[in-house]
Amino acid sequence: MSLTRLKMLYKVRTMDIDCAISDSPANSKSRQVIILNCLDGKYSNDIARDIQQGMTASQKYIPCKYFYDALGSRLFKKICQLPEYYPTRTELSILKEIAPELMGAFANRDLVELGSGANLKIRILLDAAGKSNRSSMRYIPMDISEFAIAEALADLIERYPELQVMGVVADFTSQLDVLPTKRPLMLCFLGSTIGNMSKDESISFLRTVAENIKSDDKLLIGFDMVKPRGTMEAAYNDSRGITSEFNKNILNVLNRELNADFDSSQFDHRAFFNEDESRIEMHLRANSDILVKLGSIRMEVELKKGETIHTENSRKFTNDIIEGIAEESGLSIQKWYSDSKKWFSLVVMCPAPSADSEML
Ligand code: AVJ
Repeated sequence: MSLTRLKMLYKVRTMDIDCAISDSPANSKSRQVIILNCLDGKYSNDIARDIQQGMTASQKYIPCKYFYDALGSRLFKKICQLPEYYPTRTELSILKEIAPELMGAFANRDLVELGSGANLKIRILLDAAGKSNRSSMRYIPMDISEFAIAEALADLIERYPELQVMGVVADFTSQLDVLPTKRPLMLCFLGSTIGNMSKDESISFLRTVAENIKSDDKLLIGFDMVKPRGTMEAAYNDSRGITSEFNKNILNVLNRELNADFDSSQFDHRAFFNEDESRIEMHLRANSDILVKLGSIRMEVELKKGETIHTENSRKFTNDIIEGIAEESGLSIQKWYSDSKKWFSLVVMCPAPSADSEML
């Protein structure tokens, strides 16, 4: 379904943030869905700069956030259902167990999801909340893709007519300050998306989370754990080749967004566990010498046969790494949940009490 059609069917309106703030009292009475657009065209400037940087680095790279156009998002949903891709299934099973505890007393709170994925996970939480909590709470997905938000919300308001929702189109790595602050929040950062960030990036991101949430707010965050190499590598080298298609699709995104002329058949999918860095790396490896033109940024890129473009890191965590990250970010760990094989962890964090307040 197209975005326009979705919007017509479900009365989704997109507006910029100033307009929405002055409008909001009236909106809460109607069933109209509001999506705040906070991106401001800054995002499209970023792609030019990001690719310029990535293609001139000695190890070429493309930031993995550019995977998720409409096709990329659809391919990722397919990946989540692959037999080899254990993270989604494992996280879901933990979430089912703990949802009643997390959501039992969620009246008058806001449930924020950073990166709107398939609704499967959020539906587990909303089901566990029950109708009476749902009718006073609000669900707020935050994502750079307006389409992903519209699609997710259209489905949810149909399933839960009593639920209030508000979409926020924004880059959650830099725009957490646009979140509402009036009611207690639980931020969900699921799927081990944090694994895409470097150690420093994740700490500075979690620091801004700690700074932007109040003492009674919570962060629910998913971590994919270190496990036998074969299991991890199979998850990124599935037998149906969906992950390969997903990886190569990032080139189509550049072709479209930057008027480039990548031919994805000249690249091979590579994914392996880098033990020193404790991460799965995905690359696109040139299978011949290649010259690519990126029209919009007036750039030519040369790749030698065998050279790679690094497209993703997916870090795998240990308890010690997670504890270290929390401590360095000013967050304290409230609860820790895992599956029986310890393949995945869901951790509840809250702002660590500052030195001042401890002395009171
Ligand atoms: C969405 C970042 C969690 O790293 O496992 C899946 C993305 N890449 N297969 C991951 C992904 C290749 C996924 N995350």
